Amino acid sequence: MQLTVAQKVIRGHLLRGKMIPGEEIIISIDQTLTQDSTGTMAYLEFEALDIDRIKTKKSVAYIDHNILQTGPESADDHLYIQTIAKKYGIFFSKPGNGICHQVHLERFALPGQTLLGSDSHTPTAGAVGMLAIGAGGMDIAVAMGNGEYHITMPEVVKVNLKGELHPWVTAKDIILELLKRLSVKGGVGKVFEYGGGGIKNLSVPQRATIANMGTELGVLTSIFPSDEVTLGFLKAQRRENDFLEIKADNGAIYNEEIEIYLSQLEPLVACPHSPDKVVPVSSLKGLKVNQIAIGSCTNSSYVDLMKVAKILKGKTIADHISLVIAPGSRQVLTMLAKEGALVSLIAAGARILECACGPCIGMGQSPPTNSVSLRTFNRNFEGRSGTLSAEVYLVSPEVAAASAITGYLTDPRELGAPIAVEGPKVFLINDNLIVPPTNNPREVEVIKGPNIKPFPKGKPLSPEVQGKVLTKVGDNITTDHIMPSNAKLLLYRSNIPYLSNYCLTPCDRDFPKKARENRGGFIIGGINYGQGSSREHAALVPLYLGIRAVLAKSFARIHQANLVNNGIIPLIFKNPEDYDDVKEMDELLIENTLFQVKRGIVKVKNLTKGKEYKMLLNITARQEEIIIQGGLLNLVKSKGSVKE
Ligand code: MIC
Ligand code: SF4
Repeated sequence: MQLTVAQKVIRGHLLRGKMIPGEEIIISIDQTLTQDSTGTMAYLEFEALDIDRIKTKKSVAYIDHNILQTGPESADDHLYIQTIAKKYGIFFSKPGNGICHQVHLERFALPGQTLLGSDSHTPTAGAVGMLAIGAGGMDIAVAMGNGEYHITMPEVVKVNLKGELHPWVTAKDIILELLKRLSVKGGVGKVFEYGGGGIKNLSVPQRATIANMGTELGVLTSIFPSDEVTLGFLKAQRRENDFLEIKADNGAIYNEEIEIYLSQLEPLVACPHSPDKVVPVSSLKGLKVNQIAIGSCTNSSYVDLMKVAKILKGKTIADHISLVIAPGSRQVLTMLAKEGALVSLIAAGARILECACGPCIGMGQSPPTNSVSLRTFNRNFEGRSGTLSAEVYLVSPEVAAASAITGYLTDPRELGAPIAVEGPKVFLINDNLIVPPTNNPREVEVIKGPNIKPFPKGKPLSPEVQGKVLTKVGDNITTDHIMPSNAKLLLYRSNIPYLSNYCLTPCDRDFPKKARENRGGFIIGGINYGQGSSREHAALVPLYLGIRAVLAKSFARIHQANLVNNGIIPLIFKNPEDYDDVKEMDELLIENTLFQVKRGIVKVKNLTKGKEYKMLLNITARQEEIIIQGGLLNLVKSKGSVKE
């Protein structure tokens, strides 16, 4: 049978189930990655599983999110992660080494293998033909424990890239074009597989930009074939032995096909406050910009930043512009320094930040009130920058650099002749910030700082669930709404009680108070509830506040899995009119929960209105079990081992 690239990797890792779209399958996981803002929780959960040593071929713990150490909390988390990594067999990438996705691509990603990461942009590694999936911390903990992951066999969409990009048009514009066409819910649960004649001109870092931001389409993952371009990249990383060719078979059948004529694209920009609000840069000519931020796991590669340096060389940024640049990794930063590009950037007026997520997750550099910030990142959700009133636009590094000079949103084609930057023949390789684990676990003491608090555990399904509707929110609510993250809150990622004071507050300031006063209840959501991050805090915090079910028009994939993993029932309105009918403070009741959960259709009584809503429970048989047991941890423990 002819297979696509994604299907080949799945087939090579299939442990149980049939490769029929919609069927639950279990695949083996070769590698895991965690970062610090989700990692502390993932490792607390791992500890709760009582496993001696990880079972994956390679697991890496990165420190890249919480690097602003304004008190001991984050440093304590780093120490906890470092000691646990050492003990259990996990490589530890120290702060300063770079953003997890960038470093993983450089040093660890392997064509044809599987990667599960506690960060939604884990699919970045799809740039080298790896099946790389983002998930919540509990799923990573279990995968480290048994090397397995459950997924619904995805449909595979072929994105056929034809022709060549014009000068100044970039990989960022390809993914922005897809977001414009399909929206942030356009790919939910699917795999986007890139192919066609146009990919041969896309380098691995360019492919990584596309695979990375594919997450904003809601996909399970994005993947490129592993070809000559991949081999060139791995050679330059001195990893040619890691190369494995993987191409789609001739005649492979895709569930859908999308064509993009690259020569028809122009520089694009995503407008506030969603990555799919995409328009041509030229249509917003003259928009005054206050801040420009270049970096993030989407656009902080060597070539990206060399281009920025070349554009800025000998120039000065506009008087009213603040320009910050965060290189994606220490490899990138060192090479910029060696090439002299750092001098051009500094001389032009750029503020060089640490190799980390930085402003992308609101870790500093929040823009001024009511300002316009231009960013090369992947998300521009409201408030994510740390400034609620800021308008954040997403662009390519070329647009960002051109705009830094003029101070206004600028189409880089106005700069004239294109600048050429070649990827290096050999990258500068220095892995001395990656600490290997020990072979003698007993010698390692796991150090847990005082801010690391126990996490809430789900309770087995009760026969009835009753409570009030605590809040009703609209469509496309992000995890940044449900559990905001910024410099003030990120240091509490291992302290759920503290974080609970902020749950859903961007939508409803009183939500935590109402939840406490009513001892829990229900949340009503619209379409694509929970899009964005993989942070399971967006489920753990509601669990802590007593939420037992969320009723929505639809859910984003990772968030739905996180709810289930914590024993919260994700119910989908069968009739969207019922969403209009239900109001805040209505009293809801679910009876016969066990029977109804098993049936997959759950009737929710609205006692206030004397009505009944038919809800769908769109989950797998295993997830049913998880709900019944009150969470994945309980299920795994009830079986006496992580082997299921
Ligand atoms: C993000 O980009 O939103 C984050 C911060 O990287 C998250 C992880 C987190 O919330 O810690 C993600 O994408 O999963
Ligand atoms: Fe970090 Fe931003 Fe990438 Fe998330 S999207 S991993 S915060 S750089």
